[in-house]
Amino acid sequence: KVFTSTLCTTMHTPQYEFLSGAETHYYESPERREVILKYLQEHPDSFEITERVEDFGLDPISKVHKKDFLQYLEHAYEEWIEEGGHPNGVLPGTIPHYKVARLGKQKASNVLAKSGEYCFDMSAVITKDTFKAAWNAAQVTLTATKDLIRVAEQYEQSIADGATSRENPPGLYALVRPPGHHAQTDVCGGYCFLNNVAIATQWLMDQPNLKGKDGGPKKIAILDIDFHHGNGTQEIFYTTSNPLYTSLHSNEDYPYFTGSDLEKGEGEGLGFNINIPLPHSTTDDEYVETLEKLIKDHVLPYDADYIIVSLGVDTYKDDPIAGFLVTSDAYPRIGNAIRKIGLPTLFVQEGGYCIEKLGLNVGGILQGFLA
Ligand code: SP5
Ligand code: ZN
Repeated sequence: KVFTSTLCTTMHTPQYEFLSGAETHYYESPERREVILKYLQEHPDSFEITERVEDFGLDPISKVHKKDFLQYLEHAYEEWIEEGGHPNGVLPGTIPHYKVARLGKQKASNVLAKSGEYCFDMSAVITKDTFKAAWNAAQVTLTATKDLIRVAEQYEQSIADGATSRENPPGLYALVRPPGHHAQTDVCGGYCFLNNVAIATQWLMDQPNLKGKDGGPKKIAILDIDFHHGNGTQEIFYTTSNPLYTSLHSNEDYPYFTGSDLEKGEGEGLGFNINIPLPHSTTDDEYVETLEKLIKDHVLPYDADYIIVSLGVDTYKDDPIAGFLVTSDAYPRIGNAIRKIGLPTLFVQEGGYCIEKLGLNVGGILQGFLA
């Protein structure tokens, strides 16, 4: 079952970004959703699509993101325009650098300062309706998450009834934009503003009536298969043992300063953050084998109740901003490897920018999960 909303196409449409110093079109475009949706609609036997969105309000969002950051996102554009900023949207001109002396002694007062304080790069343009778009993406993801609870209970019941086996886990997909995995508690970046996966994960753990096997909250394993390291999700859950965060990503690309395998978590979270950086020479077999090993060594032993996948297909060989050698043949294999975990799974859309193959590649993962 696929959860999406027309607002993911109509809202948040920056005209350009900067890549390697050049002004280019905004790669994280509304067209991305359109081509994925088109593929899913062309395969009605595999996918049932719903635009039903429940509003869970601010509460689950503010469990993950800081109030001042949310206030900033909501009002940044109007202040930006008042200050004479370009109508394309807010982009930082000055980003606080850890080497700058006496950093943090001076409070960010206006939008020009805040644009650097609350953003770590130049690929998260805040337009007039960006906050509403990110809010909508979070609500679509939460709507799918609520359904995950329901289908997981059905799955357990049909196993108890002997009607199915643990090899047939239910899967749901949130087709959303803007994406989320680069967004930290109070910093946006990398096309991401609100961390959809983190918000969904925290909401699941906060459900009082939802108990895990040990009587505590349900356990969640996050599998981040976007080409880029999910620095946001890592930061948000770095000091906690639930969820388990695992990521396969490039060892030589954006966001550059996070994603090392030495980042293992801290305090209670030590051992519950697993980064597997891979070289740009990574092929289908290498990618799938590494994923299978990650699942065997880390995901299965964790004994989670749910899997949440940060689904990026910028691992594709012709992705315009990435660099692996992975072909379209790999995606059904990736989906199948995730299915074999045997747990109820929520897929949430992250990156993937090769418009021509985006539908096929995302659809390939989802169909591989179903098959
Ligand atoms: C959600 C997501 O996929 N965000 C990625 C944002 C990346 N933005 C900066 C990309 C810089 C790419 N540099 C070109 C390297 C070509 N190999
Ligand atoms: Zn990415």
